[in-house]
Amino acid sequence: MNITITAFERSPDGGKGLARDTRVRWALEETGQPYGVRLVSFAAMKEPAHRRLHPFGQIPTYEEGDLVLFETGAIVLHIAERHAGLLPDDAGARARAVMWMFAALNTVEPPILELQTAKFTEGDKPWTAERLPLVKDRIRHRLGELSVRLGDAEWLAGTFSAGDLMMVSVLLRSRPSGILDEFPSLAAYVARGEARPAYQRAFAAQLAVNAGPSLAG
Ligand code: GTB
Repeated sequence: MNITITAFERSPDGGKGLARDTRVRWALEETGQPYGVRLVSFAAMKEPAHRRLHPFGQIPTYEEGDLVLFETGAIVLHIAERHAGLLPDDAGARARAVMWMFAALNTVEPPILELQTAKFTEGDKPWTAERLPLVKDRIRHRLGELSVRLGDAEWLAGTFSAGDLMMVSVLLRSRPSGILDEFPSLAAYVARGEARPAYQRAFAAQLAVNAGPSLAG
């Protein structure tokens, strides 16, 4: 069955791989699934045709025959359940890998996203200068806890899994602020993820679309 995902026609990050189609591309590459990409503009994302796929008018989406999915957690889990390579066979180990996917999306990503909002959406507000340090400290708190749990391990739960794919993808968004590098073990963990051939293919594919000066500043 042919797989088609959607991605930004032009990502504001100029190809740093931070838009969420990269994590879906990575999952497809890890599991060896060929896929096509339909690029959409910001305006097209809000049109009825795209909203039929994604009620919130966002990317990425995932189409496979009659199946249409949105939300990267659901998409990556679907790919991981259908194809070998991202979830262990043992039921307990599988549950732990899924747990780390949820931890990445529900516990680690929110404070990182809050910083994006504070900087880019609310950056001109008079209270931003006071708020930013608090938001950054909330990220530090969470990354500190994660680095304690990771310890000296290579991956979060045994062998590389969809949990690591999601956690590395989320942590990458804390790198531009400099906060990721305050946690050398997490920075090394992210580097191990980035070194995987499947990640490199996913990154190169999005870069081919988005290369150029950043629009995000
Ligand atoms: N929870 C959803 C998921 O995981 O799929 C979130 C999807 C989402 O936020 N999509 C963003 C989007 O479509 C793109 S990835 N935004 C357009 C809109 O809402 O109108 C977020 C993103 C955007 C830009 C950068 N960047 O430039 O660095 C990084 C990440």
